[in-house]
Amino acid sequence: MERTLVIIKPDGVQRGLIGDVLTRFERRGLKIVGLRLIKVDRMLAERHYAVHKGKSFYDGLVEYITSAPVVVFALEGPDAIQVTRRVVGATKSNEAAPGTIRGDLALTVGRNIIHASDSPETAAFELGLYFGAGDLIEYGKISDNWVFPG
Ligand code: IDP
Ligand code: MG
Repeated sequence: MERTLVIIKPDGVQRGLIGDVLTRFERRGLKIVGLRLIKVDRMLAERHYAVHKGKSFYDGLVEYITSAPVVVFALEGPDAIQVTRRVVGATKSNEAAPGTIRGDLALTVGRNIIHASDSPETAAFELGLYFGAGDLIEYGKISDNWVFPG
């Protein structure tokens, strides 16, 4: 089992896509174990995107992610990190495959709707940024045995 961190970015919230995005992960079988609507402040944005500091798009990225509320959630499931990235689609929305979130709902890299952790290390770091120790909930769902038996 893995856990990963997802953010519906300001454009996703403003465009009324929260439900559509959440539904895709729910239907895939991933379990939502944490969920919040928040406004990302500059300090949090800079910690989250520290790996991109110095890149040409960094200032615009911090501006974008802090511009309006976002929905952050944690997903749990087998291979959750890679599965989630594949549901999200390629970073450049214009190259993202149809059927992915970005491939269906976004057009440009600068407004690409959604963030998802890209490795186990990033997932642990980012879950810690957005959720406190007791915030993620361990629970069983009636569907668990039908989605990942054994
Ligand atoms: P990812 O979100 O698919 O993991 P990263 O390369 O980690 O993509 O970049 C983080 C975010 O920075 C992207 O989702 C996008 O919002 C923004 N970004 C990346 N490259 C560009 C660019 O060339 N122009 C504008 N924004 C960019
Ligand atoms: Mg990334």
